[in-house]
Amino acid sequence: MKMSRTAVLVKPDGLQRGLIGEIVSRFERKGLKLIGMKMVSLSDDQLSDWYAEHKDKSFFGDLKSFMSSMPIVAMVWEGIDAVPVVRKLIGTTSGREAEAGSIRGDFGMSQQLNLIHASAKDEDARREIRIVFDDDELFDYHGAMECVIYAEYERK
Ligand code: FUP
Repeated sequence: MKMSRTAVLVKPDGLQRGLIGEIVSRFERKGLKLIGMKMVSLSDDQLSDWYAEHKDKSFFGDLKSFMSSMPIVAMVWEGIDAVPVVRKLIGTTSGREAEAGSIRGDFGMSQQLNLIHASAKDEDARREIRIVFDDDELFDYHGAMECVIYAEYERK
């Protein structure tokens, strides 16, 4: 089975709420592998690319100014089916509706201040990773625990 990558942003509210460690810990204990991580301020151009699918929505301007109001923490996580696995861990968009046990469901009450972003599809992940990370900021290393996280046939 193929390893895939997903892009995660801990948004300004997640940073302010002190949730970086909690979020990283949830992904680590799930068995995902961290292959890139940095703190950045996203520019208006980067955010316009990132949220291109929402450019005609009423909340587009608001969303961009919220996302550029403070630094964010960007990460790339790897695993089999990393995109859908991480979407499940973060929960549905609004914190009020998100499933208990998910990150948004456990920590959030808002639709816009929903703490975290994760890629919705593999093609989004590839595009989003390119917006924030250079190739030499992503690390390809042996995950020592992979033999106890995946069965042998899954790792082939
Ligand atoms: P998600 O994929 O769950 O992050 O959510 P969407 O792609 O639907 O929306 C992207 C971001 O736009 C959300 F994280 C929050 C923001 N948003 C609003 O601010 N208002 C809305 O009405 C809907 C989404």
